[in-house]
Amino acid sequence: MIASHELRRRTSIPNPSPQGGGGPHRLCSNFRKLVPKGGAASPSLPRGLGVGVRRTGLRLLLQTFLLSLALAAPASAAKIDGQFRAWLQTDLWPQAAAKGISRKTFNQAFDGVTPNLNLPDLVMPGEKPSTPKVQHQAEFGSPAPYFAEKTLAPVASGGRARAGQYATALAAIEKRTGVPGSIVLAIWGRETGYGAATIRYDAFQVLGTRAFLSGTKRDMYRSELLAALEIVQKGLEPKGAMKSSWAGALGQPQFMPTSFLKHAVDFDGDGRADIWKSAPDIMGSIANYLADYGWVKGRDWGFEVTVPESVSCSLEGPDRGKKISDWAKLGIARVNGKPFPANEAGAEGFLMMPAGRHGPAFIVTPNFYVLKEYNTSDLYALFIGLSADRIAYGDHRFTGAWGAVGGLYRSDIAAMQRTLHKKGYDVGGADGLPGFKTRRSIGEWQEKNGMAATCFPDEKLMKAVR
Ligand SMILES: [Ca+2]
Repeated sequence: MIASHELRRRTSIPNPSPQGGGGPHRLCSNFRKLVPKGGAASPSLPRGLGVGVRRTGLRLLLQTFLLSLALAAPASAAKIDGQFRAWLQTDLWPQAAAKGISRKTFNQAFDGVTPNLNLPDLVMPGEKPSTPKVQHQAEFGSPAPYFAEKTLAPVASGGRARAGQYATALAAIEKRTGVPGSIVLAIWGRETGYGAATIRYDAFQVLGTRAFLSGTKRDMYRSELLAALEIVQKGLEPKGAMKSSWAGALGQPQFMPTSFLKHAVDFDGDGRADIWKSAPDIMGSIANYLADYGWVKGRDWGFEVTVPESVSCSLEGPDRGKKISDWAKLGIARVNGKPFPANEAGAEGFLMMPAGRHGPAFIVTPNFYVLKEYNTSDLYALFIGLSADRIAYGDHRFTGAWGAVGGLYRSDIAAMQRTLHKKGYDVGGADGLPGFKTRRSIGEWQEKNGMAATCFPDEKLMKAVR
């Protein structure tokens, strides 16, 4: 998908990235988000480590909370409807017209559309943007459920079936973009279950609501909304295709509208980039997206490794790369006992430990960070890498076990981040998510204070950091 960041993937949505990294490009939604348990799509919490690891109980709580708000204020909902209509005509329409959108296209797009006040992260007129309390206090969970076999298995088996079915197209796509078919398939499967997911929201309602009522991302959603109008104005979508995820992502690869305009390609040669119905176009567009973000042809995404105690977990991060052969000299080895491939050994790699010392460790390549342009979460990129390996080489799981991490409140982690920041550590922003900058700063603080570095927050640590 190219779209979201929490939603991010393919829209450059400035996301409070756990990485503190550059803009992902889309708001992405994934298959689980699109089709949550019970079959009804629902808003999900922000992504990051632990995002995507949603708890049913928490979601229920959130939904109940939102529902109670909606029920409590029917009158104000009607008032907001009126304000929305006025905003469409006096604010959005002039800009759309200047971009060549016709009155007819504009009116049809918003015919009968009212704001969806159940979307997360909205700020009502007259209110100040703030982090919702529910979200603010949300726990981040253990990464383990993110890699549940029931989630991984259909992506891998569906991918293997399509690797045969679309072998010719995938070979041509790899030749043109350098992106292996297994990676393309893993993303397609993860995003929409190879098209099986029901995409039920109206893109103009989602994007219109967010452009009108989002707190800090109004401008981004406004650009996406104008891009969605442009798609319709130019007749680039099949009739009735402007359905989206709750984040506004379109089609089987879940591209945000701006990403569709920039990165979607026609691969079956009929003259249209059809990310809704054409498998070659869907696969070609995913590959083209990654190629546009710098996929390095011929390199892997990464390798699960063992990291000896003598190597500090604080060496993690895309800005602390070393030649992979130099990592190997420090004692880092692949878990399968094989040496790193010759073409990788001489190239740059990065230590990646998403749960610090409490989970599997990886040496990743620059392509890992290209995957994060699709969705900024480390766990998402790992899910894609593992799924691609399963599609190509058969089912397996990570060797390292995820420890009992998680269960902490994001607000508590954010407080610890602020304390570390005051002490001069770079935590990449106090967002309550333990991204690599926070992880390695924890490790450095632990080492400075005579402790063994774990590079991950836990309750004892959060009390100790003062
Ligand atoms: Ca086509």
